[in-house]
Amino acid sequence: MNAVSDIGVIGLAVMGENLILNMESKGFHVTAYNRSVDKVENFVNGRAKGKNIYGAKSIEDLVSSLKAPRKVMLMVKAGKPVDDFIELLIPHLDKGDIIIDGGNSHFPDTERRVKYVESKGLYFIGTGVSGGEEGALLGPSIMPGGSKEAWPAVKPIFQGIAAKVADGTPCCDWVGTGGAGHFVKMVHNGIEYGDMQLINEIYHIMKNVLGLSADEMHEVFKEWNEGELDSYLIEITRDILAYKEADGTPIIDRILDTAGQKGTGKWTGTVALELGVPLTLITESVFARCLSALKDERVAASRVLTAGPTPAFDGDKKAFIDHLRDALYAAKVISYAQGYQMMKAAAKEYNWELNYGNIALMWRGGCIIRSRFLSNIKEAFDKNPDLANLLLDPYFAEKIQACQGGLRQVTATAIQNGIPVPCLNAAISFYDGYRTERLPANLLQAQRDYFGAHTYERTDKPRGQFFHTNWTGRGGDTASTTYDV
Ligand code: NBP
Repeated sequence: MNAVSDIGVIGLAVMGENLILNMESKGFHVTAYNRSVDKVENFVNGRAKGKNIYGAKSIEDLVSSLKAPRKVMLMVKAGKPVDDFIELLIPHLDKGDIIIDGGNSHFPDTERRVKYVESKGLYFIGTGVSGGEEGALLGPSIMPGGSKEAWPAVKPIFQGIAAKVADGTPCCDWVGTGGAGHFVKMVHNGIEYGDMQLINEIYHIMKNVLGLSADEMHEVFKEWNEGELDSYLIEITRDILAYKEADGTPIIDRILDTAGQKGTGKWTGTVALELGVPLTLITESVFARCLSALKDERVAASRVLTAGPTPAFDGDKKAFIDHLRDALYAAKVISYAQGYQMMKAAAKEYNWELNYGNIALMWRGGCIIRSRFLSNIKEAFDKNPDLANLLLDPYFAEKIQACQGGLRQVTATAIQNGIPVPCLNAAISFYDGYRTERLPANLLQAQRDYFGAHTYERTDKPRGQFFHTNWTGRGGDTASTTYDV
């Protein structure tokens, strides 16, 4: 086989097939391969027929069809399949060749793989790819990280196939070394969980407190999508609410209320706890899915725990819908502020030089969280790359101050009406916690010192000096080791 292809892609499921077709449509020659080789045959004789796509019959065949430096992209199930393919590829590749993992791998795996593949004289790129089936075909958001030396060879292909914003800038740029690309993709997915749960809470209030019909809610989301909330997730919510079954009734009312998940939201919450970052909103959104999955238990509990308010509303619906809009906007800003706070903490921990403005740009198009307001986030970090928190940027500080009243009003109304709003609640609690000069952690420190001699710092002494009180008169003066978690 002559070396004719610019890149090889392994994995002919929904993402792999569509990425290959996207690459080919941008002028690249692609070799396709899959563990079950019959899928290669089906693909080259089906969707790939007549295109510059070569179907490889084996790993050797795949490798020999590639131009140097060879680039092989894995679009397979995350986990062991990625390690297995790396082992299969290594003996056939030469110094300077590049293995790319475009699946949803967990970033510590990517950190490990970068080191391992580099130790073999090769390069490894771990990249987030977002946008689902349609994004893969028409232009996804791509977040690559790993061996920086490999980026110039991969850049034309990735930036060629990525989504573009209005001025033509691709939603793809180098993220950083090691597992930085997959880390940023993980945070993207966590933010996606949070955005979705917030929309769900707003929908729940509209339906159960305001008593709006699916058609009425469709109209509200349609209007919101023309303003500051303009985003892919608001757009699909608008369309879902309008979708009718054959009998003319809204399909949404017949969909079972138990949510699935594939684990990237859980990773985001777990990593936040490990890094000590208050990523409350995204973590609550993961728990909300877990609670929804307890369907049978909830049905049983609904017959026992009958005490609680019956939702009712006798105020100005139109004014309250404006509060809902403000609440959604404010909570979304807070969620992104938390997500960026987590990326900053990770950059410090893992020595990554993350460009926060560019990350917002990468998410501006092609991916599930694409939205108008990501442009404002890009502007905020472009103006001040060292911004401690998005909420402190002058634009967002003004916005959040204008919208926090709505968030407060909506959260309080939901609680009074017995509607669960874990993410709206997390948002307003974080906002209030973050802007509070003196939190009640003084009492917490006293409690810790009381039972465990964990010591405390004093308001009237310099930071870094620790004190212990013999609270009961029975303890000694010995203090426990001071440490931070
Ligand atoms: P899947 O995640 O369903 O993976 C299917 C591919 O993995 C097939 O090529 C399959 O080969 C291969 N595979 C499996 Br399954 N087990 C294997 C094993 N033990 N050894 C070798 N190969 C194995 O496909 P996808 O939905 O296209 O996703 C591909 C990657 O992209 C995943 O990591 C996914 O998380 C990520 N992703 C998906 C989306 C999405 O919207 N679907 C979006 C963004 C990222 P076979 O044909 O021989 O079984």
